[in-house]
Amino acid sequence: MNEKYVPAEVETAAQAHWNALDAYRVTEGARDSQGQLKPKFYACSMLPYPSGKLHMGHVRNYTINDMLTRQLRMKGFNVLMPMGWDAFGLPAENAAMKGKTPPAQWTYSNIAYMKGQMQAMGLAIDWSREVATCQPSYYKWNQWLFLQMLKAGIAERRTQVVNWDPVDQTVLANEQVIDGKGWRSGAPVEKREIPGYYLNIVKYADELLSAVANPEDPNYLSGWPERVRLMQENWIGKSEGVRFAFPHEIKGADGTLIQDGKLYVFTTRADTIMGVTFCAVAPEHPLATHAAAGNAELAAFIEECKKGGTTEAELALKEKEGRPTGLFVTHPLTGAQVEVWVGNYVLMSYGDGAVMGVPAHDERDFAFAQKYGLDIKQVVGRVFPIERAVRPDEVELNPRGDWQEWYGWKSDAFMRCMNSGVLDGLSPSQAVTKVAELLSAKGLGEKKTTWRLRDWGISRQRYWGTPIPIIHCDDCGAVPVPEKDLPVVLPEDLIPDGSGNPLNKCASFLNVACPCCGKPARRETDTMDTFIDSSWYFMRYCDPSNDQAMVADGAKYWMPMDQYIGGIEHAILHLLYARFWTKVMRDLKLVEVSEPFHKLLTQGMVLNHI
Ligand code: ANZ
Ligand code: ZN
Repeated sequence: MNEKYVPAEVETAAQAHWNALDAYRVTEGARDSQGQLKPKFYACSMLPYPSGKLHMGHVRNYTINDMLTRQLRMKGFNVLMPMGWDAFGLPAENAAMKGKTPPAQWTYSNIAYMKGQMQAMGLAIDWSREVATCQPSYYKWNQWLFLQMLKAGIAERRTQVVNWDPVDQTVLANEQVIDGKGWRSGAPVEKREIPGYYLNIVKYADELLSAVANPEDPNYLSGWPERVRLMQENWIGKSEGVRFAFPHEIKGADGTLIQDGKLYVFTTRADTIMGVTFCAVAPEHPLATHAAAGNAELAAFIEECKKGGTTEAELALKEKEGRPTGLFVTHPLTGAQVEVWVGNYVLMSYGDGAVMGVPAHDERDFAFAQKYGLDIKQVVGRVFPIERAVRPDEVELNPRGDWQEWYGWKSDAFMRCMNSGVLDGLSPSQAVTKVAELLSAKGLGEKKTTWRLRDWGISRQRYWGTPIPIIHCDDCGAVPVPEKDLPVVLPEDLIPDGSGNPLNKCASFLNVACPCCGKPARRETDTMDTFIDSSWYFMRYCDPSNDQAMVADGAKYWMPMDQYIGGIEHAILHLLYARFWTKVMRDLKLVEVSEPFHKLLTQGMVLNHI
């Protein structure tokens, strides 16, 4: 034996030996030397983006996977450790623009380089199952499942708001918008509405939530880190409340009542309905648009709100601002006239894009009312939990003082309605039920569950992704590509130049006969969000070369995955989308499992300390 460990000698020799034996290739249903079925174990790392070179984060991830695989093999398990490439996406387009080479070339050469690095590490990978998501044999099944979802009503076409760069004449991804300006042109970005495809993930919200929030659920993910379950729970964001309308007589330019004369709001605090002193609508709300038509100052304010970010996180940091519309709606229980404001803290994409303003009991409304001198009317008071008696020094809130936490309490033990007519003396939850009854008797509202989770918009106005299999015909509209014509192959030789999606200029891709009427038609040029690629690649590893089916017996044998390993940065979106996609595949009878990942290990991020 050598005194010194010389990796180049020892490891090269060992790896050559393993390769000769094809030591890491696994087959379904493998048996031990006694002829007994070995227990299966599927251990997988999140697939890398082929960015150029491996980094230490990759090395750490795959080392954990490798040790687990080797140890379980020694214990007699049939262990699958596969590897693949998350090969579509924006960085390849940016690199292509810089280097004036097609993204495909850059991507494939990075894959070759990184694969060489992984092989030099001697990882126990079954390379016969390698998958690159930019291969037509892979993304064909993205397209096929999309068509099944269209048929099942899980996918549908709707309009979506995108970031538009008026100088580069292109749609920008969120990360290409820096301080409200296009990353290349520096021009202020505009919001535009264009059609796109959505997957109805909200339909699965209850099931997605239950497996992370309810330990009684047979699919409960007890093998996941607590904090990842919690992050998913918060992201799904179930909120139970009341949705109801303030009736009004406001007519639009065409003479008809706007939204049928009903301003709908969603509230979790219907018990405070008697404390409403204003309503606030989002800047994009139809009443805001209507009021702005004759009011230049309001129009300017609305424009200002639309700039900047509109995500919940960005809105939370903004100073609460608003403007009156001069429009009034009717309180559904008291009949009082309530003024409608436009508020920059109201999200168009949540609930109904409008809120009832209860400044006495909502912190944002409190700040808003103080700023603009609106009434603050207290309608719940604090009581002693034991004597159930009102404590005089605390029942009165101070509308001119600072916000106190108890103003917002919804505790049945500590709070009772007051100044609220028929609701007086009720606890908050009793009052919510009573208010829902009163509103429902008038046909103006009912209890409702609202989700923070949004449907998944999958259309990207980008080149380097899975083509959405749709054909646009002047006569027949948006026609799905017939299954027999799949895959719709992405041309691999285009070079983006910054002036939008190069597919829009590629005649050989664009021009096609309509599958319905045969007339000349045009292919959809949007491609799919790359989160789709990573939503099921781990199932494709199980049946990597099946060209008759998306997945088959391999997935029946290996799934669910026993151990998934990856970065915490994927704790929300990737894992949620993969869970959703798996449930859709289950409902389409493609797989038997409801949850893809039995156990999850999220390693920390490896940072570069300077
Ligand atoms: C009146 C009220 C009074 C509210 C009160 C709270 C406290 P979660 O729990 O997140 O679902 N809301 C509803 N739609 C909104 C929108 N589009 N943009 C911004 N805020 C919106 O929060 C529900 C609460 O968020 C709702 O209950 C509503 O304010 C507000 F003392 O209604 B509440
Ligand atoms: Zn047609």
